[in-house]
Amino acid sequence: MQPDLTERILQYLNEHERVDTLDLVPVFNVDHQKIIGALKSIQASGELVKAEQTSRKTLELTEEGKEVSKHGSHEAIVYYFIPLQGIPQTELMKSSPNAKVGFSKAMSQGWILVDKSTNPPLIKRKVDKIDDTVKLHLENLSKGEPIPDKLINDYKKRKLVQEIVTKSFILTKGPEFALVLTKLETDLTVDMLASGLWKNLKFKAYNFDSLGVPPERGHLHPLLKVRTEFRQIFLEMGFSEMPTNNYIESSFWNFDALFQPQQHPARDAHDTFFISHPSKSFKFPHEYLERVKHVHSKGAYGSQGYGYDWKIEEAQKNLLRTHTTAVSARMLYKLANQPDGFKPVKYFSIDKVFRNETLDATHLAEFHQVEGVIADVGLTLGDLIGTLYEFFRKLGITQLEFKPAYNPYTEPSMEIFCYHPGLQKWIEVGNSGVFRPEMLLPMGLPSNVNVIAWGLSLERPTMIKYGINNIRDLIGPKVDLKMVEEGPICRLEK
Ligand code: FB9
Repeated sequence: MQPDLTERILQYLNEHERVDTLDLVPVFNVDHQKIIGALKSIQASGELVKAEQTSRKTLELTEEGKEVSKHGSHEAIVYYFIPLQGIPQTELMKSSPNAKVGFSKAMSQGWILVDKSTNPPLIKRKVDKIDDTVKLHLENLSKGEPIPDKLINDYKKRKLVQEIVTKSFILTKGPEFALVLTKLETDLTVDMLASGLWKNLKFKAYNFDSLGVPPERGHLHPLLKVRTEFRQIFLEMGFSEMPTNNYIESSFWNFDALFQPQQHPARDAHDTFFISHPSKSFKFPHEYLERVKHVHSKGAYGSQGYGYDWKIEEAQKNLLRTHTTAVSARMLYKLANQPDGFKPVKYFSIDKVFRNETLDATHLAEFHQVEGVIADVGLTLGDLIGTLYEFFRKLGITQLEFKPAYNPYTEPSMEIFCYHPGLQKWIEVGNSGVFRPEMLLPMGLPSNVNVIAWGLSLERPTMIKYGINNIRDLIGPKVDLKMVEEGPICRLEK
C-alpha cells in the first residue's frame, strides 16, 4: 500500500534536505491544501520538521486571458474578420465583443489600414499574414512556461494575466526528524506508569485552547426565559407576585367579583372551560357575596347595576380561570379586609389562563397572562399611562398609543399599542383600565382608593423575540427540542 502523504513528504525531505511545499504539488500530484494538511499532522507529532512561511508571486491567466489563449487575441480576430475587399468600420465593430480593442491594437501593430479613397472609408488588411504572439505567449503560460518579462506589464494592463500571491512553507529537517510519525499517546495510564513504558512514549501536547465537551444539562424553555425577564421588570418596579397556583377557579371570583354579568357571552361554555368534577364551589365570604349579588341585580354605590335575577348557582360553577384577574380580585378582597386596614400595594402575576377559543397559528386554548395591579388613594388614568410607559420602556418599547376599549370590570379601559422597532410596525401589546367601583366597593375597599391594572400575554412577546410564527413551534408536542436547547439568552430590551 502506498505510504501516506505525511510519510512521502518526510521521505522527500530526507532526500532533498529543503523543499517549498508548493514544489511538492507536481511531485505528489495533489492540491497544495492537502500538502498543508499533511504538514499540520507532521507538526502535531513533534518537531520532525521546521516550516518557515514564505510567499511566491505567480502569474495566472484571467478569464479573458484564457479566452485569448484559446481563440486568439482581439487584434488577430479583427484582422481575420476583414475580407480581401475591405469592410466599413461600423460593420467591423460588430465582429466581436472586443472589436474596439482589437481594432486599435491591429492598427498599432500595422496589420490593418483605413482606405479613405472610398465612401464610406473601408478597413483593409495591410499585411498578408500575421503572427499572433499574444495567443502564443498566453498558451505557453497556461502550460507553466514563462512569458517575456517586457510583456508582463502590458498583459496585466490588458487584464489578460494577473499576479497571484501564494503562501507556502519552506521545509527543512527538525530536531526530532523521523521518516515515520510516532503515534502520540493521549492518555497516561496506570500500566504505563507501573511498567515504566511511559519513558519511551510520546504524548500529544495539551491543547488548552480547545473547548470542553458541553456537559449534558437541562435547558429552559423560551417562555420561562421571557417570564423571568417580565418578573425582573415587575420586581424592579416594586411589584410583589400574587399566588396564582390555582388553575381551577369559581365563576364567582372569575366573573361575579369582577362585576361581569351572569349572562355575559364570555361566561358561555363556548368561551369558557367549565369543570364537571367538582362542578361547584360553596365556600364564599357570605356578606361579600351578598353585596356582589346586590350590585349586580339591584345596583349600589351609585350604580344602577344590571337589573337581572343574579343566581348563586351560576356563581358556584367551577371553571378553568379565563384570566389571572380572578386572582387579582381575591388579592384585592384580602387587601380590603386585613385587620390593620388598607395599605397601597403593587401586585403582579404571570401564569396560565384558559379560553375555549378558536385555535389558529397564534392562539391555543391556553396562554400565559401577564398582569400588573396598583391600588392606592387617588390613582388616575394618568398614573396608569405613566406606569405603562415605564413598564414598556423596560421592554425596549418607547412609542405607545392608547385606544378606548371595553372591559366589564374596568372603566375607562384602553387597548395598548406600540411601535415595535424590531418588527418596524405598530402592534397591539395589551389591555388596561381602572377597576370599576362596582367591583371594588363591594370588597370593602375605601371609596377614595382606586385600582389601575393592565394585562398582556407571555406567548406573543416570546414568539416575536425568538422569531417564531406558529405557536405550535413554541408550545406543544411538536416543539423541536433543539430550539429549546439552542434558544439564546433572553434580553427583552435588546
Ligand atoms: O400580549 C399581547 N401582545 C403583545 C405583547 C407584548 C409584545 O411584545 C412586547 C413588547 C415587547 C407583543 C405583543 N396582546 C394581549 C395583544 C394581542 O396579542 C392579542 O391578540 C392577544 N391578547 C391575549 C388575549 O387574547 C385572547 C394578548 C392577551 C391578553 C389580552 C388582554 C389582557 C391580557 C392578555 C388583559 C388585561 C387586563 C385589562 C385590564 C385589567 C387587567 C387586565
